[in-house]
Amino acid sequence: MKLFGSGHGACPGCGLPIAVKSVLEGTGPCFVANATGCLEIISSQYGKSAWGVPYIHSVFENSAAVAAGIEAALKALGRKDEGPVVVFAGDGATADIGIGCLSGMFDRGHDVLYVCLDNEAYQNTGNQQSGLTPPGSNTTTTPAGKVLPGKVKPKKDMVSIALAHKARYVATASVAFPRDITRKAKRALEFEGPKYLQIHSVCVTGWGIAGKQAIPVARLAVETALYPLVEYEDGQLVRVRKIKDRKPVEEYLKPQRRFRHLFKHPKGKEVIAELQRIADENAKKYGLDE
Ligand SMILES: Cc1ncc(C[n+]2csc(CCOP(=O)(O)OP(=O)(O)O)c2C)c(N)n1
Ligand SMILES: [Mg+2]
Repeated sequence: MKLFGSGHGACPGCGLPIAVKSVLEGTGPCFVANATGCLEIISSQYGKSAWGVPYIHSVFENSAAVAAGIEAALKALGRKDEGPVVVFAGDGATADIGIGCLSGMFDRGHDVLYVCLDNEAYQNTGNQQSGLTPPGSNTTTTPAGKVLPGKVKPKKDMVSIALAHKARYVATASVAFPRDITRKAKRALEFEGPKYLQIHSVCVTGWGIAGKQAIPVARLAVETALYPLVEYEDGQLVRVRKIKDRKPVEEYLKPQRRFRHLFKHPKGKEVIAELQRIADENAKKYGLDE
């Protein structure tokens, strides 16, 4: 039986099944806790579950607490060897409503791999902004209008937040590079204690792209340095994905409907310049340019 197989109802081009399959390829059989969100909706319909591993759907905010409970129970029962405990949770579940439970899980030192599926908004409920929505993005709660050019605030730095909790392994990945996701999931499990993996996961409806553009657009996020792929072990930066001929951020923004207004809005130029500044800063901070 596949660990995550057919039978799910994701949109063609959705990044979530790619992310989940790639993680499970690295972890092997495991215990999964999944926060409410798109992944749960597409994979756990009654009679059509796509999961070939023990799976618990938690509520929106408490997947880290549920996973902590599973891990504590396995320890108490002497069943730790039956497999690792893995959380899958959206960016809203992780960076906003579930951040308290996640902080507690990190703090108590549970042996859990927490995977944030970052599609950069509350996509299950129709593209509302989350703490991980990037600046300039048009969402239903940050609509681009006469005054504001989409979201104004920056993307929350969850990598730094995880590092500040002394999570043992902290990394980012992208659905454009599935083998890298698998390697990172496997590597994460070599560390006992809390681990955080954040995967940039394209959403065709929320971002306003066709299915066939999904992977090229996801790749551009990495190639512009807007989504740097980095890896920390016990607080030390150990690896980054280098970029050859870094592309300007416009190349990533242009194909997506959520950023379309930036090319017409009076404040659009300013936002694009700010996004380019963020990309340049990422490239400098992590030494991304080859
Ligand atoms: C306490 C609570 N508030 C709101 C909701 C409605 N709700 C369900 S899923 C969701 C958005 C999920 O966003 P995210 O975590 O980013 O996952 P995605 O669907 O984008 O993968 C919301 C707002 C809920 N289920 N529970
Ligand atoms: Mg989301």
